[in-house]
Amino acid sequence: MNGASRFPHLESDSPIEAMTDEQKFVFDLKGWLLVPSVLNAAQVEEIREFILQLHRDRTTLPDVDRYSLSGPAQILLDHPAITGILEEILGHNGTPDSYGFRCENSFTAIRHAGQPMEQKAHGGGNNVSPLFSYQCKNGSIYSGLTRVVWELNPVRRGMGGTVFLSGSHKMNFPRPDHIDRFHPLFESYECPAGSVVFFSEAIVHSGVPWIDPSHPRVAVLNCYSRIDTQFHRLNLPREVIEAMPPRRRTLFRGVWAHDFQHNVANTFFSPDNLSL
Ligand SMILES: O=C(O)CCC(=O)C(=O)O
Repeated sequence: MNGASRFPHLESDSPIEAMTDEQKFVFDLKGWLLVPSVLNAAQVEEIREFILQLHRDRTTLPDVDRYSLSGPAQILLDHPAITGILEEILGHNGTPDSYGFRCENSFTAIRHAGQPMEQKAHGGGNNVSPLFSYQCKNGSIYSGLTRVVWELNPVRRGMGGTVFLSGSHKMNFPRPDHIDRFHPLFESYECPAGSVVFFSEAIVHSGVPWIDPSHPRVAVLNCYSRIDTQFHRLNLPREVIEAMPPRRRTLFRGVWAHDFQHNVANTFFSPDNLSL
């Protein structure tokens, strides 16, 4: 698939990994899932340096590489360790030439020890927008808006990874105000650099201050949705998408499922089929 990649040395040739029964159990139970040690050292190093350069001065990078879902970081978008899971929780629509889900937003978190990080826990519950709503029916997960966090430096427990109120993607009662991000009900993770965390945007979650003095947090947080729903406006120049390999471009196609006038399903990217 990667013949047209501009970063062939970073693309992963491993087969797509299907979501395991254990991963389904954990994601359904908690609303988030850690898959440790996905990237190799060379991938971590080049992508981390790119993200730091983006942060320092994006104008030093080629025009099509000034986004956290472009340049070498684009290999994260459809890494084979995540596409099987996203297909399971957002898709069931993939074809050999297109993914069964879309990417609609990306941001980075670069945090140093001691840097303030004010945020309140947010999200949570199935009474929010249906776009965020988590469901599991007849053995299938319908995750709604889903965030995929790539940690490009090691994360030590309690030192600044994203925190989650596990299970709150299915909560039914209002969360008391004092149950906020430092409450013992919140959980987090520890992981080596190159690990990935999936979470339903329906879960109560928050960023927290980074307190590990040995290195900053360097993370890329990409957001995915179904092919027929959109929450974020993408605001990505078409040239950035067109600089990607063909199947990767389908992550940025227009938001619809079927065109009955022309009798085609939404399985392709084209200049007049891209999301806004
Ligand atoms: O910054 C983080 O660790 C959490 C990100 C977050 O809050 C979000 O995706 O809404």
